[in-house]
Amino acid sequence: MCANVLDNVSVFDECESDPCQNGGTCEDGSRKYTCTCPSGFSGDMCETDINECGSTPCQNGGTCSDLENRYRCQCKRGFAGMNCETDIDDCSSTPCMNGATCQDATDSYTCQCLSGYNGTNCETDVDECNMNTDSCTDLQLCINTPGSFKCECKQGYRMENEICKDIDECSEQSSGCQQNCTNNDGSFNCSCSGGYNLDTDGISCKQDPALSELCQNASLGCEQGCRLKSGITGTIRHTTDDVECFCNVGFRLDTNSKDCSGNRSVFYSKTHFNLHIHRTRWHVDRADVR
Ligand SMILES: [Ca+2]
Ligand SMILES: [Ca+2]
Ligand SMILES: [Ca+2]
Ligand SMILES: [Ca+2]
Repeated sequence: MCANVLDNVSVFDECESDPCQNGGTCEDGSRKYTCTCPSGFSGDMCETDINECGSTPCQNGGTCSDLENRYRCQCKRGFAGMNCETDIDDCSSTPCMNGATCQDATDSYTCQCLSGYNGTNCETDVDECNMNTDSCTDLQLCINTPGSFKCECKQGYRMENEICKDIDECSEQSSGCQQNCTNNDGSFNCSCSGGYNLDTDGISCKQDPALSELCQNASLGCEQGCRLKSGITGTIRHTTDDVECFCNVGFRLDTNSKDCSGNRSVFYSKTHFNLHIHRTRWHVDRADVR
């Protein structure tokens, strides 16, 4: 009897009721069973899903989801990687412009602009002229440039030793004045000899008709022009003794008191080249007619 009972016990299969959960493998023993659990499960009957998030593997604020034998991290914006361990390089698309330095931050970046630029991406040129942050003097015009500005001398001035100085248009013979030139700061004035009036162009001189007649009667044979002698004004009731020959700007009256000589090469090299030639010819023609 006893032997039979013992036999019955020893042959009873404890695994028959399939006690191991979650795919655990059951091993029958004497009055017991042993579960061998698959990875990710524990407990006598493999009933416990091991929490792989228990070790808080997700970094930088990532959210951990426990799964079978593994976990998944949901990363915060700006981070990547299995454990959200990587701060994404937000500078990798080189968003900063015009030579700016990019500094990576969390899900963002900052640009350190070179002087002369601003804006989030340093995309905007600073208009120093408009903002009055330029260093141009009163004699200079401010010209805005990308990233900077430049100062150029105003009309009538020229840079000399980094200072804008008045151009002496008279001594440089660039004024275009037909007869007399007076330099002033930033410009010049043309004037005419006696018997001539300044024309509407402000540089050429028109002979008064009365003087024209007087000069013809005087028959001086002037190469370039005939005028009232200095100190004599007006054009009426003068005698032929009141007129003399004179030469245009750039020429000098010869000792014969009628011909003109001058350094034509210098004269013609000036900016009002065409104007001068034109006026000179005009006068020469007039002289020839006389
Ligand atoms: Ca798990
Ligand atoms: Ca970043
Ligand atoms: Ca600028
Ligand atoms: Ca001047």
